[in-house]
This record gives sequence, structure tokens and C-alpha cells, in this order.
Amino acid sequence: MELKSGFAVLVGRTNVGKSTLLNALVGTKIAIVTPKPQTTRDTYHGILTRDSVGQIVFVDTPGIFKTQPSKLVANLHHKVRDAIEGIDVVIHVADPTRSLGIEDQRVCDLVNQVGKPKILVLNKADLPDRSYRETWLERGGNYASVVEVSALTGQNVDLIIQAIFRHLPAGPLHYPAGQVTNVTNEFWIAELIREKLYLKTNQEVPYTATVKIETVEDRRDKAGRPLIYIKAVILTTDDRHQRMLIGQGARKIRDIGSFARKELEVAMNKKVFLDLDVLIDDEWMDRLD
Ligand SMILES: Nc1nc2c(ncn2[C@@H]2O[C@H](COP(=O)(O)OP(=O)(O)OP(=O)(O)O)[C@@H](O)[C@H]2O)c(=O)[nH]1
Ligand SMILES: [Mg+2]
Repeated sequence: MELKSGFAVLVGRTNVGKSTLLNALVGTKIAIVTPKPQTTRDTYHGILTRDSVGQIVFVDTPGIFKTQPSKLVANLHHKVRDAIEGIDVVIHVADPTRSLGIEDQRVCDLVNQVGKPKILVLNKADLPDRSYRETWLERGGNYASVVEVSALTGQNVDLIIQAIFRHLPAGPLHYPAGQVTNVTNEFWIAELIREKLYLKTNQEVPYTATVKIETVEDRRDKAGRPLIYIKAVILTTDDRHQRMLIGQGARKIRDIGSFARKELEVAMNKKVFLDLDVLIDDEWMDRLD
């Protein structure tokens, strides 16, 4: 039997659970997840290969977000539009616990323009109060399938996979079986640090910051045991935010660093030394591609 193969892009308003869903679909943590909007800033591929069935390349995208115009937000929205080009299936992820607003309308408009099969995913099925479920279901006629899932618990996530395979064309695999993402190790480390930064800071602080990895090296500790040495810098455009990121007695930066280090050690199954600094760089947003 011919294998099916293609790209399925996850789009939706910010915070609906696209990245949580990407991780659940692939079965491993590829994308970072936080309760704050605008967490994802890049398009990631999460790859699912099923023997004798085929391969789905899921494309996570930044959420559509209404805010004051900024270079960062313009760049994020541009990335979503780019990600939709050349895909085979659109997965519109929606959150039925929140009222529909202008951001949802923008996503619907974007999705409507794509002449490919569309699947509507109503996420957060584990939550009791899904007041806007009916409103979304009324829009179901615009989609090839409607699926209600919980990305958090994994409930019904396989139904999305089955629906996508029904719509994918036959073709060669885009990635070798066994590869789960196109994200490089360095990028993933930077993202994990950024996730902890989002979780440990408030208000505007996460939105003026990015993380840059300077070094990732295999080294040995004083006792000769192997460790991974990582040097990373948090760049922020705002000097007040730099002070907040460092915190009194450098407590905040140490807190972010140790939170990230613990998860890196589990994921890499090695001791990690994370050397983390905070610097001002008011041009990092200008350098986004
Ligand atoms: N209860 C519940 N919470 C969920 C579910 N899926 C995601 N969340 C939570 O929703 C929040 C946002 O999740 P993300 O996966 O970061 O959302 P996103 O759509 O990728 O957000 P952006 O990257 O900012 O566009 C996090 O706090 C998640 O834990 C779900 O199925 N049930
Ligand atoms: Mg995300």
C-alpha cells in the first residue's frame, strides 16, 4: 500500500493550546508551553511516522494576537501566513472556554482563504465550562471534520491523526522515520530557557526578551564526570526589564537558570552547567527574519 505523507499546519488564536497539541500529537515535548499569550515565536515541525500508514509533519505556528503593532507581532503574523503556504491540511485549533473575538475572526478569515481540507479542533475538552462550544459547532459546516479533544490529557488526540491521514495525499516521506522534529538542539535549549523566563516573570518582561545560545560543549566537572556546559544570554530591549530579570541579589536569574537546568538535565540525561546572563540589546527584534 502506498504511504501517505504531507504537512498539517496548526493555526489558531494565541493560547488555545496549539503547542500543547503538537507535543501530544507527536508524543514528546518539542514546543514550549506557558499560560501566557504569544509564547510560540517560530514555526516548528513535529513529525509523526506510522508504519505502513505514512507520515504527518505538523507545523506549529505563533498564535494570532491583537495588540499594539510591534515588530515582533508583525513578524509572528507573517510567519503564520508563510507556514500556511504549501501545506496539505489546516488544523484550526479553538478554545471553547473563551468568547469569540476579533482574533478568532482573523483566524477564520485566514483559514477560509486556504483551498485545502480543514479540521476544526475544539481543545480543552477536560474543562467543565465550555460555554462557546455550541457557537463553534455551528461553524462546523466549513470544515471537513470537527474533533473535540484535550491536548492536556491526550483525550481524542488520535482522532485528529486519523482525520488528517484520510485527507493526506500519497507520497514520499519528508523526514526519515524516527526523526520527531526539525528543531536543532541549540534552538530547543534556547526555547526551554525562554519558557522558564515566561513562567518566572510578569507583565511585559517576557515580550521584550529573547534567548541566545553562545556555547554548548561537552566538558568534565572537577571530579572528571561528563557534563554539558551551556552559555546563554537573555537579551532584552529595556533596561528596567534587565534589572527585573536579574532580580535582587541575582535571585531571579538564578531561579530561571536552575529551573531550566533541571529540565535540561532530565531531557539530556546528563549533568548540565548553565551559565546565564542578561544583556541589553535594543535591536534583537530588528534582526528577526
Ligand atoms: N485545561 C487545559 N489546558 C490546556 C489544554 N491545552 C493547552 N492548555 C493550556 O493552555 C495554555 C496555552 O497553551 P499553549 O500550548 O502554549 O497555547 P498556544 O496556542 O501554543 O499559545 P501561543 O504559542 O501563545 O499561540 C497553557 O497553560 C496550557 O497548559 C487542554 O487541553 N486543557
Ligand atoms: Mg504555542
